[in-house]
Amino acid sequence: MFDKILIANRGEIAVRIIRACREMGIRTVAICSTADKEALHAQLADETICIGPAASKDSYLNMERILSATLATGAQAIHPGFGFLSENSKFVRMCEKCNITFIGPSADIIDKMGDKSAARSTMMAAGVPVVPGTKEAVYDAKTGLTIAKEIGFPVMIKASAGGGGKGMRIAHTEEDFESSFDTAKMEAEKSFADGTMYIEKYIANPKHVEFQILADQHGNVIHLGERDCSIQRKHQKMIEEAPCAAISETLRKKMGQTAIKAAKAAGYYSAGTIEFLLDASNDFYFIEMNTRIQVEHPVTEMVTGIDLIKEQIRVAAGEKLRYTQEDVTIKGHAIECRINAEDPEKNFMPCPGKITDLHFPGGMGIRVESALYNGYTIPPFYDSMVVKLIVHDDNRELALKKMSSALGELIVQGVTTNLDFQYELIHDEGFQKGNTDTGFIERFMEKKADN
Ligand code: MV4
Repeated sequence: MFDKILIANRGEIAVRIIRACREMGIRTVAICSTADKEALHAQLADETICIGPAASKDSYLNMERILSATLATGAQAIHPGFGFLSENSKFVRMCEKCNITFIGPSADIIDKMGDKSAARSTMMAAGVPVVPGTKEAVYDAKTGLTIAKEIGFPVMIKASAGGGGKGMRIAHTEEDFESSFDTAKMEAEKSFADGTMYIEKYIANPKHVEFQILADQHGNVIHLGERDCSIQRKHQKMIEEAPCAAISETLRKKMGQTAIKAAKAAGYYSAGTIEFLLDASNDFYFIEMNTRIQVEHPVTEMVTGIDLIKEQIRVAAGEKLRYTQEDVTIKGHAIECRINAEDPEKNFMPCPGKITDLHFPGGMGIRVESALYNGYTIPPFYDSMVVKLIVHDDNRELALKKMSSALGELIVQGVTTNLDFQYELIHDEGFQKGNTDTGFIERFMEKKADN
C-alpha cells in the first residue's frame, strides 16, 4: 500500500479523498492555487503545496507542477478525483514516466473509452446493446445522411470526442440533417479539435441509468448496482438516486451483467461507470463509459456499504478486490441533492462569495459532503457545487421524507444557492412518484414559469 498520496483536486472531493487516506493510514499531500490557500482541503491535508495562480489551467490542470509537487513530497500516487486531470491520458502517461501511480485506469483505456465512436464499436463487438446507429465514425454530412435514412428519423448526431452534450444535435427530418450535422461537427472541432462524428437513433425522454463498476488488475470485475441520474439541467446532474425506481431485480441482474461485460470488453480496472439509456419499454442501450470516480458515487456507497474511494486506492496499489458479486447487496434507497452556489432566478448564474452562516443537518442516514466552513469565501474560479446532501433510508418514500427534512435544516447563508429549487423539485408530484426522465427538469421549469 502507498505511504503517501497527492490529491490533484480541490473542494469536497479532495476532502473526501483526504479522509479516506487518513482512515487507511496513508499520508496526504494537497495542492492548491493561490485562490485556495484558505480552502478546507488545503487545511486538512498533512502537507499542502501551492502550485500556481487561480486559473485552473495554471494550477489544477498544470501537469508539470503537479508532478513536481508529487516528486518533491515523495508521494507514490496521485488521486485525480473528478474533472480536472481525471480523464487525461497524457497526464497518466506522464505519471508513468515519473514512476508515479495514477489512481485510475491506464492511459490506453482512457483513450479507448474517451473516443465514443470507438467505444461503441468495442461494445458492439462484445455483444453489449448500443443505440441503433453507425458502426464506424462519420466525417461528412453526405455519408451521414445515407446512414441516418437507414436508421430512421429522428436521429442524434454526436461528437466522438464529446460527452456532456457538447457537439450533439438532434435531426428530426431528412431536411434538417445536413445543417444539424455541420453545426455539431463545427462545435466539436472548436471544442475538442476533433470533428469525428457518429449517429444514433434518437431515444425520446429516456432515463439515464448508470452502473457502478469496480475492477482490479487481476481480471476481477463486479458491479455495485445502478444510479438514476435523469434529473439533469443542461447536462448538469442535480439529483441522483440509487437504486432506480423503475428497475426490477430481474432487469438489474441483466443490466449489471451487461455492465460487467462492457467493462471486461474495455479491459477495465479501477472504479468506473457504464452509462445506459433506458427507454419507456425497458430496453437499455450502452452510451458511454466514464473512467473516473463520479460526483454521485456516495449514493452507491450508501446502498452497498462499500467505500468506493478506498477500493479505488486499493486496486490502484495492485490489491485484489475484497468483494465478489455475491457480497454486493443493495440495501434501502439513497438520494443525493447537489447544492450549488448559483441563482435559479437568474438562469443559474454562479454566486460565489462569503459564507456568513452555515449549518449542516445530521442524524441517522444523513451524509454531508462539503468543503464549506463558516466564514469561508467561495472563490469565483471553479465549479459552483458546494454541498452534496445524501440521505439513506429503508425505501424511496422514507428517503424522500428524510431529504425533505435535511434540506429544510441545511443553512447556507451569504451566497445564493439552489436549495429552495431542490426543495421544490423533490416535492414535485411526478418526482415523488418516480417519474424521472431526462426531460423532467425542462418540464418542471415550464410548469414553474406558468405559475
Ligand atoms: C442520447 C439521447 C437520446 N438518444 N442519445 C446527453 C449527453 C450524452 N452523455 C448523451 N445524451 C443523450 N444521448 C440518443 N441516441 C438523449 C441524451 C440526453 C440526455 C442523456 C442523459 C441525461 C440527460 C440528457 C438530456 C438530454 C439528452
